[in-house]
Amino acid sequence: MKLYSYYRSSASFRVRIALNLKGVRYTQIPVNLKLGAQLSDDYQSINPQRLLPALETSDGLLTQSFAIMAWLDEKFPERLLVLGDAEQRAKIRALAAILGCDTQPLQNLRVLKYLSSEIGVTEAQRLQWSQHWIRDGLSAFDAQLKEDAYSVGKVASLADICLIPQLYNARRFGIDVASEFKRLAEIECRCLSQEAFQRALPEQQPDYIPD
Ligand SMILES: N[C@@H](CCC(=O)N[C@@H](CS)C(=O)NCC(=O)O)C(=O)O
Repeated sequence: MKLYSYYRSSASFRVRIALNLKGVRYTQIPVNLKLGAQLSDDYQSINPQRLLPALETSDGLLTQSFAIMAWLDEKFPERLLVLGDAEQRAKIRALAAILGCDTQPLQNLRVLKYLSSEIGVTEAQRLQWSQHWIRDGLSAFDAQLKEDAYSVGKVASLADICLIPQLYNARRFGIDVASEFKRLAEIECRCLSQEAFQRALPEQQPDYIPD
């Protein structure tokens, strides 16, 4: 499989974790978001929405990280990302949606660019915006956790796959995760003790560029 990805893209990061957890081999085609490569005609012919990730599979080209991860669960059910009984699966999906639907999109590059170029907000206001919505999402996620080893249950799930990239993003935007979200940082440690999560980290990617 071929994954169109960018080391720092949290939606790509989710799919990398999912592929690694399932033991699926893939190669990466880097699309440099900082240079605007997602806006090129070439990439637009792959994903008309001009967003990462996209996954080239035997079933064709797939887009949207949640659709890709649902497809992976259907194709490779030995290691499910949404697992347990119906109640647990609903819980996993709800936590994943807090971050994937209600938090990350608000700090997406195109949203931040629009705030600056079209609305005229300053750099400081942009940071305030990002920090506000990240804290809001992570607090809601945190408030719904039980005393489980992972976000839901004893095994890493779709909820953790969304959490780890969001914590990476939180730090990029200057949030002190260890002190503000202690419980989330503990779950992160547990996830990052697994190779599947480690290999998906931005700094492990072929296109990684140190800040
Ligand atoms: N809902 C989409 C979100 C995808 C997304 O936001 N991708 C970002 C990177 S994490 C992107 O490509 N941004 C490019 C831009 O904003 O121009 C998914 O889950 O795949």
